[in-house]
Amino acid sequence: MWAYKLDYAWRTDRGRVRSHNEDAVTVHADLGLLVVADGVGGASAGEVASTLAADTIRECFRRQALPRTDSERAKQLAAGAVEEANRAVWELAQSKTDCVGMGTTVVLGFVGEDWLAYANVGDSRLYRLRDEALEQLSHDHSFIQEVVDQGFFRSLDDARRYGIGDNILTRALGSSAEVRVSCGLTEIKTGDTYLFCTDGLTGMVPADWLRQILIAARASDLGLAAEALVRLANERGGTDNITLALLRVGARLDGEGPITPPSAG
Ligand SMILES: [Mn+2]
Repeated sequence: MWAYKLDYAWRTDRGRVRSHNEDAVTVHADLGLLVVADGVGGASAGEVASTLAADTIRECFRRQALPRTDSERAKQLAAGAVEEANRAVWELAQSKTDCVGMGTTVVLGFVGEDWLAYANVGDSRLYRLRDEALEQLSHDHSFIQEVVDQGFFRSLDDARRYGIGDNILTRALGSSAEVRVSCGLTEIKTGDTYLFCTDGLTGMVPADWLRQILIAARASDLGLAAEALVRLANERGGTDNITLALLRVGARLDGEGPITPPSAG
């Protein structure tokens, strides 16, 4: 089914300041699915939104015959699952008074034979560590990213120096009946580590530190790496909920021979 040995780990933490954890994470090794979401809304509506999004996406993948070899179809499925999650959050926000105005970001990954399809809305991110380089694969839907994309600033750091904050989203699930989803595909390779996370991690821990921890973690247990990242975000302030999921690509399972075809269903 998968050409590589895959390891998964995930953590979610309230952080040191917030009274609730409005993030959600769902990881299903049997599906090859990882989802991280960061909800916003009054009372407990943020939690409702992020959990509903993660559950809707999981169910969407559960009820399909999953494409393990057709990466283009997988990418469409990933985008479709996010659109379905948007409708679910939007409809609940319309119909339940406690849920008015709720929304959530989401980033998801779906592993096929030797590739990863991913999709996101908002500023929850996907990074890939390959060799010594950490690269952000997802594209943030935030005001600060937009001013950089439009050429007003050379980098997010430049925009921050000018006083532009990180916290204004330009897209989220639940704010309208339709949403535009960013999605992509990458081949996976032995030694890669993929990090899906909310801004409670990336807002506290600089990317180069993430890179160094993920490099150091190659030789150790993936759960310990997940814990180290949460601990570091808390030590650096923990001002937001911290959520992450890790996927590590191990040895190729098929040697030089043909890949075992996936079983039916
Ligand atoms: Mn957050």
